[in-house]
Amino acid sequence: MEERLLKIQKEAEEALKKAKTLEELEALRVKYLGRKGPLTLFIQKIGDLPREERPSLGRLANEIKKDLSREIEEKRGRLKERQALPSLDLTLPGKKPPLGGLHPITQVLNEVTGIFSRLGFRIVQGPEIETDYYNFEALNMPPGHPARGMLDTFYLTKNTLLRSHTSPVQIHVMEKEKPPIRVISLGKVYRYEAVDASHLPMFHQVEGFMVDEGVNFSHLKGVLEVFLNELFGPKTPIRFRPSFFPYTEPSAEVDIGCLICKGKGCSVCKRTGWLEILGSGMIDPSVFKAVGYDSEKYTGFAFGVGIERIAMLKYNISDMRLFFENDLRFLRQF
Ligand code: 2U9
Repeated sequence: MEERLLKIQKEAEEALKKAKTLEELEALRVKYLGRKGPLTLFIQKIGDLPREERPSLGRLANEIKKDLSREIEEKRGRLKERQALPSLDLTLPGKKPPLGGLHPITQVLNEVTGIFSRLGFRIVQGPEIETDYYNFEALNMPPGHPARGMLDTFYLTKNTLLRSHTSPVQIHVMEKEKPPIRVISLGKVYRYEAVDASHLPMFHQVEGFMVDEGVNFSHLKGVLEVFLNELFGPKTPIRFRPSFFPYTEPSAEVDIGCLICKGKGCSVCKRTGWLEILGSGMIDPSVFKAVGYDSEKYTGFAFGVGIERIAMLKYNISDMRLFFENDLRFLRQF
């Protein structure tokens, strides 16, 4: 008899688990706990059982009835709660959040510094506010030097200024460390310019330098050739033109074959077939003197490149101002 009762309980609980709606649940309640349900009938007929079994079986039947009715009420509560929720269609397509991206200047900066990292250069940054000494004097441009006028500097006080190139970073590095050194400096630089399609009062520079015993111009050529071939593709035509910078001697500007007309001559390369891409040279001994290096023992090369100019050539953009207008229609293209 006891087994029969437990079997009814098990069957009812299995059915209860499967019930998905309030209607199914009510049908279950009627089936198992209603007037004609197996438990009610069992209790009604308990008098037919042997006297000694009646109390325990009666208690069991009542307990099962009580438990089942509690479980049914709990499930009713949960089903009602679920019905009250707003309907949710899980098959609807999701909403795509707009994805941000790196600014084109950041992308070019990353690419350029990535190439030099692979060549063994360490990336160093420095302050954007500098003193006259680090921006000019230590770089072989004493007061009254004509090259100071060329740079058109933003002075903050008589002695402090917004750096006009990232070269002061290299001076700080050399003051702290002894050769061998291979360092890339990068960041924003500031010049007092009339704004037009190719001039802004702020732009980004990457400069590199290497100092050791026996460093010569062929090392400079090798490093820059690898850099330009990585950046603009293998077999990019490259030429070195003699030039002048106060902090390098000898100095050279570096051109690549025009990317637009492939050297035939067009308006971008002003019919020359060449595009000026960077400046470079062997570090002037007077710079070594300023940082206390023995220029008889050590030699070094240095170079500088404007990131906006590279980005303009790489992406064929004719106006530098576009980079800083934050027009999403422009920026989303990169
Ligand atoms: C030290 C010594 C020498 C860095 C150099 C250039 C030539 C150069 C320009 C490229 C485009 C600046 O952004 S730009 O306008 N740079 O032509 N830069 S050599 O020479 C150094 C730097 C640091 C201590």
